[in-house]
Amino acid sequence: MLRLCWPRQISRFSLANPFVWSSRTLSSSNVPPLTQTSAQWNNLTEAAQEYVRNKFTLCGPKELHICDGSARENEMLLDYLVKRRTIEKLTHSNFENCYLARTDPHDIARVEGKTFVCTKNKSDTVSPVKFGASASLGNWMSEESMDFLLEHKRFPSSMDGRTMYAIPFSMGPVGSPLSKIGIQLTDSPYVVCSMRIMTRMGQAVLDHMKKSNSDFVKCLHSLGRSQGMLDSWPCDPDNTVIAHFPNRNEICSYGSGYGGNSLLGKKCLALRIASTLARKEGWLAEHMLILGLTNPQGRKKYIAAAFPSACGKTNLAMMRPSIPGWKVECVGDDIAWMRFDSNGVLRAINPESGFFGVAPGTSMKTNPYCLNAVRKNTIFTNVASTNVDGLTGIFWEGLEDEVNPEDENIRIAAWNGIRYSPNSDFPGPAAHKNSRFCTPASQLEIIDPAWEDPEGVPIDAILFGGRRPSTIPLVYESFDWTHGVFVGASMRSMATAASIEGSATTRPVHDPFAMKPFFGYSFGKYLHHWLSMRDKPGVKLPKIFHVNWFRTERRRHPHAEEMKEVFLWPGFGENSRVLEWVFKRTDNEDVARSSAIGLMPKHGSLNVKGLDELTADTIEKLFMLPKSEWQLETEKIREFFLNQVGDDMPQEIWDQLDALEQRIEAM
Ligand code: OXD
Ligand code: MN
Repeated sequence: MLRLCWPRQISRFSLANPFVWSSRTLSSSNVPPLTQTSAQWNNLTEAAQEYVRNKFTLCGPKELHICDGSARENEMLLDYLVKRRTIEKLTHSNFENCYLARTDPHDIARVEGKTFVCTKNKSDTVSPVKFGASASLGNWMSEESMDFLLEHKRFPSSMDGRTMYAIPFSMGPVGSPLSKIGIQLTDSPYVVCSMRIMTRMGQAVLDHMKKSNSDFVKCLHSLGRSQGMLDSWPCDPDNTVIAHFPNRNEICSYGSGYGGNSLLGKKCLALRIASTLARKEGWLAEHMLILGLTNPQGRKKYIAAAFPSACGKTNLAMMRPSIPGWKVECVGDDIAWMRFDSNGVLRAINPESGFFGVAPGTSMKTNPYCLNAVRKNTIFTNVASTNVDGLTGIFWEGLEDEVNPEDENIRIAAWNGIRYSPNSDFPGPAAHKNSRFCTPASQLEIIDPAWEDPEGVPIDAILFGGRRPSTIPLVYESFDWTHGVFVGASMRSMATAASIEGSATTRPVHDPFAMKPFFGYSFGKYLHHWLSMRDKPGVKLPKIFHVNWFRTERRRHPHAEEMKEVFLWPGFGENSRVLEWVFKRTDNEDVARSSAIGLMPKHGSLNVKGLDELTADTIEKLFMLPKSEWQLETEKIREFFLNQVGDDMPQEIWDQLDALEQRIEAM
């Protein structure tokens, strides 16, 4: 039954009492015009004050607000965003304190082509690309050229008439030795509210910075001089640029409000900048989920897994296992920071504090825990909205069992505001393929008890994976660490809508370590760094696996003439069967047999009890290694390595490729 649920009354947002100075009259001793008392200004360390003052002068906002992260501040900002129609409150009784944002139709995903890493020498950022090939593992621009572009063309007056918000935030628990501090300046209140979910932000971070005089990553973000289509979503898509300066721990993002481009703690800091810090400091910053897996006897292991964007990391991290007695708990769904401790154990933290997940496909069947978590305190972006008796709810493809789009009492507005029904002229999808939920991690019923442990959780296994309709078996284990690094380096996957560029590609793309869009330095050096982990004294190296839930075959639809691609493996909760095999292998159980590509489950060792529809024939197909497909695979890998890595490639990785080719020839 639907029940009315009105928003609580909250105070009107007011940007009261700006001081009299304008940004043009600021001098180094001045405090910028504040929305608060100057006590808040004095809360910043001197280095932070200097950074804020410089960027305030550059961007020319009307005033400054230093975020304390309080509930009251958040309510004021949400209220302001509702008035500006950037977001709409969900009034359906299923939701509590939830909002829907609709972006400009040109600002819907990460923009890999406009994302740069800026260093002195190009070779620090990208490996030498073969003559005639274009670099696919990152874009470089010199620091000088980018500085000129940003300081003269993009940021001057970019915040004209807006408030600049200063967000002090911590990636990782505040004060943990593994955490990193950032200060993000932004003119987007949507970004402030989202950063409050995705990071630990506000007063506690300011206090910590003051106490320890800690250094911080400088993060500047502006929506830019709006050229967009909507007043409610200013942006400058043609001039968007996202720049990283690893040598001075600085990020500048201009022109986009979409999360992957604007929540600078996430991809920009926690992956691109952090990967360069990790290399210097001897650890790993990776595009990986982290989950805890407990067996029926109560023994627990932790697994980290790297899949490209929108390939099911969130679903795996929050899985409800179908096999009796097994339990999965979630530490993180997107990013892992890992380092070997003094006992040689690889320990991982999730630097984030929220989930910014892809909404379509999430349902009670595929990810019930997540669906429950997003009912409160969540900002949805670009999903469709429903209207039932004047109450607003949400819809996306995959939710048909929860919300019936055929029901005439439900009016659906697609992500772009167009009226949608399955039989209307607008073909959909109703929700944008890259639409998102942004929800606090603490709300997840199965959040791991150790998810905020400053020491991190011990990692027993690392999985690589991607969307591969053919060639790649359900699961295999690498022979050793070096082979595992090669497996990560060779990853390919069907592209997804998580980036503007991805939505146009229909063939598998090389996405090594699922880091293609997120490397902060050259891939060749990254491989050397991964290999060097092996040489640390006394380390207990986790086992490395590759998984593929997405193998398909063409089958005739039972009630129709046409042929359809169907998945061979049921996926979701059934993936626990693969995790069970991985668990056994981390105990060195004798359940593996050698193959040309690695160790595969011994016949009968994958638990398929109760999976009655899975015939012996299908199981065989899930593990088939067609020789011609693998010959093509190794050709593609070689071409990619030659084109994109060249002389930067560690010899051991070439040796791995040679050995794989020989094993395949002998098959
Ligand atoms: C993400 C991505 O948002 O990988 O996590 O694009
Ligand atoms: Mn991701």
